Amino acid sequence: METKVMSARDIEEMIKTFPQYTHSWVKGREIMYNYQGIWCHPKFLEGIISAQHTFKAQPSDVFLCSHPKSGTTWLKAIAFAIVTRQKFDESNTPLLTNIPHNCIPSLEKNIEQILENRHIDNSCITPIATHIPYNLLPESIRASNCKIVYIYRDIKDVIVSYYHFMLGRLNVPIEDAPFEEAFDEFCQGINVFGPIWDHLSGFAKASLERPEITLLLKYEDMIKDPTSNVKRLAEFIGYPFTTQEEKEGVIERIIKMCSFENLSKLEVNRSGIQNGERARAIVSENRLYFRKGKVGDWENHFTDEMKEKIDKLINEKLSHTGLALK
Ligand code: PAP
Repeated sequence: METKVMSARDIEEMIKTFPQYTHSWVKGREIMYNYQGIWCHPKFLEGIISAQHTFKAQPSDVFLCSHPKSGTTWLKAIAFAIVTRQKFDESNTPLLTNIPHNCIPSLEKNIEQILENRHIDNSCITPIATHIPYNLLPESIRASNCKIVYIYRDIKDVIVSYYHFMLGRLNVPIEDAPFEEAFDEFCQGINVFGPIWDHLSGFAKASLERPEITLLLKYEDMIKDPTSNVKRLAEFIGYPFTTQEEKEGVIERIIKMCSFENLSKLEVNRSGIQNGERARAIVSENRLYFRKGKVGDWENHFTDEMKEKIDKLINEKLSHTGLALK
């Protein structure tokens, strides 16, 4: 990969030369570009390319990775609560007044802020989140022994979540946006950070090759058994709970604090927007990150044919990963 540092202007100009697409079902309101096999908004692409050129992983870094709509917000909240638990509890945590996206920076959205913070305080070890697929992560991350946590989710629920999020963000009334079209495009791999098959395959492969530094978490498992998954996560990222903490119910308190029921009713998550959203010209109101938080909403959207089609695709594209996705 090219290593020369590019200016923001160079990157912007380069992106305009990439293949373009716009979802028909959002009435052409937003262009995505294809870069190294993924579809993305230009603003995020600027961040990805910039991160690829400038970001240097440090040994203590932890990366929270996900395909959009797979549980990112939840994972960020839990990871933040785990690593800051000596400092904060449910009475004073910044999660009470900030969407989790403001508590854990995103590599592609906040690259400038991340680099700036490192410049000021090199020991800063907050986890960093990203939607960048494994193969496109900055070389220094892939070459490091940094811990990577990857959350994934039933693809059918990802599609439904993505559909509603896009409609909300672009103000498209649901009756004007046929779900079938959204479904078909997603199956063709055309969605933000898609194709999802490549995303899942990349991290599944990394976890097979380097299990000691790659943890896969499944959204549905976390819903079913949050305690053991939160424990696993804490151990994996180097913040294990002590026996005393377990006895005192710290894990349960973190789970409750980060639950959909709790976070979704906070004022900041009902009416706020993320830091820096306006400047990026991609405004997603915080409430859009908290829709239902349930497993299986796809059943309210999919026909039998859609289910058959997606299951077939999952088989074709992902059976080699060993991930339980159906
Ligand atoms: P992002 O990748 O754009 O940040 P992400 O957080 O991965 O989005 O996905 C949002 C989904 O997580 C929503 O799912 P839904 O559309 O099916 O409802 C959202 O409701 C769900 N979600 C957000 N917070 C939580 C939480 N605390 N617990 C469980 N699910 C959550």
